[in-house]
Amino acid sequence: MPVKPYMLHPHIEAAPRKEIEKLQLQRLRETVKRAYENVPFYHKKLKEAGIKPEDIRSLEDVRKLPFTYKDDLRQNYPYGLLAVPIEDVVEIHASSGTTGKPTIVAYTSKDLENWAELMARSFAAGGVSRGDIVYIALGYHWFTGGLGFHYGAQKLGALAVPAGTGYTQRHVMMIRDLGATVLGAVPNYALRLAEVALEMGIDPAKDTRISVGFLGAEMWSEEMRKRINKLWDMDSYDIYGMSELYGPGTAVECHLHDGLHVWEDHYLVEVVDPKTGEPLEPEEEGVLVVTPLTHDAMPLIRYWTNDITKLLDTTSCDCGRTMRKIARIKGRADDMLIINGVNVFPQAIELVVLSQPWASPYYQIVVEREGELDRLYVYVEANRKLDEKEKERLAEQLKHQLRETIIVTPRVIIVDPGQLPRQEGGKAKRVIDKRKM
Ligand code: DLL
Repeated sequence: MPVKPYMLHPHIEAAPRKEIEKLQLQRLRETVKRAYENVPFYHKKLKEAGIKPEDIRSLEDVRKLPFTYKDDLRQNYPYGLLAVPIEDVVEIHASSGTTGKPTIVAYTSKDLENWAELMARSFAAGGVSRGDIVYIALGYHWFTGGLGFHYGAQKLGALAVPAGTGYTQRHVMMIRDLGATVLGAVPNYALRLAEVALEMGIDPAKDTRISVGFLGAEMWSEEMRKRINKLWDMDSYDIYGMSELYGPGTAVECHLHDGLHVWEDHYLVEVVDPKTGEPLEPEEEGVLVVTPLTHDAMPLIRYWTNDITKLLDTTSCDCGRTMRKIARIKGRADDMLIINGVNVFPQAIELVVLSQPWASPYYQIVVEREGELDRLYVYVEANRKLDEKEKERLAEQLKHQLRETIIVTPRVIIVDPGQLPRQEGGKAKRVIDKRKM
């Protein structure tokens, strides 16, 4: 299949770096000024840090500014961070967190236009255009996934199907019957939809027209992508975002699938050391910090996403875009498990587990405290029924492979097909840390 470097707005997406940076600086200065003048929280914070908006003279000066954390949003719940009167707000969303106060994010109509533009560009990077039927199997509620995808698809003139989650069998039927060509979902739901389709006697690869997927909202590895692509016979694009940054559409892969382009005319990104907050060099892994440059209702300064990634060491891509790329998100800093003093990211486990030909894409990680020691259990569902001896042999083999990668020795338990819990939409819950319960 010939691949084309689709761009919605080449004059922006492939603009010379100098132009992008000039625009970023102008917008950064405006953002800081608006926050300082209209949001008492930022006025106080900048004053305390001894910074005035005029002090921002170069892009590097962003480093003088204090970080904003999720907790700041909680403390200012619900409307404390607005830079506009509430009458100008036309939509809100909230975090899906289950404990404590939610975090509210707000949008003016200008924000919704920006968001639609970013999502439209993102879809276009995967070749989506008018004539496509975009099946949006993402929550349409407090979660930003559904509406973000919806606005972007419609902006392109494509048909947006507001499917939502749950009712999985019905989705399978509708995807087939409507002739949907693009799937929007969280990766674990793209898997589940395919599994249910096969149970219904519908082969998603052959019996549907889906050829492109836009998947995100949770950590997923390259091995997971391979599995999902094969099941659907589609090309999946990793899409990143968070409610505090409008929602999906902050960064997306191009057709080369080698890092995610950040829409830098709207976002200034840094990667910093999680402990010191000091900026890191390209290719060094740390926490992604984002300053939105066009947020109208709720400007944020140096937002600490807590997501672990790195800036790629290049500003040119064979697709022609000049917008900087970040690596796929490795996970959230608080997803990192510390097991007997060793740091383990679930993504590293997923990569090894899913490289096993006998393994289904369903696995679960459980951590327990046994006496003085932490114990890591990895449950993996086989993709066919195996006898006990075979299970033991394969579990032993996987245990050794995992130990080589993550340094910790897990206990591997192989279970029969269909034994591990499934989700009918929403973010996967694959890690159970009983030490925290
Ligand atoms: O998950 C927005 C979104 C919807 C993105 C649909 C992509 C597709 P939140 O619910 O606020 O917003 O969760 C944001 O999800 O900080 C990451 O930890 C994680 N995340 C989002 N995209 C990716 C991705 C939406 N592509 C949090 N890869 C973020 C890995 C992701 N993690």
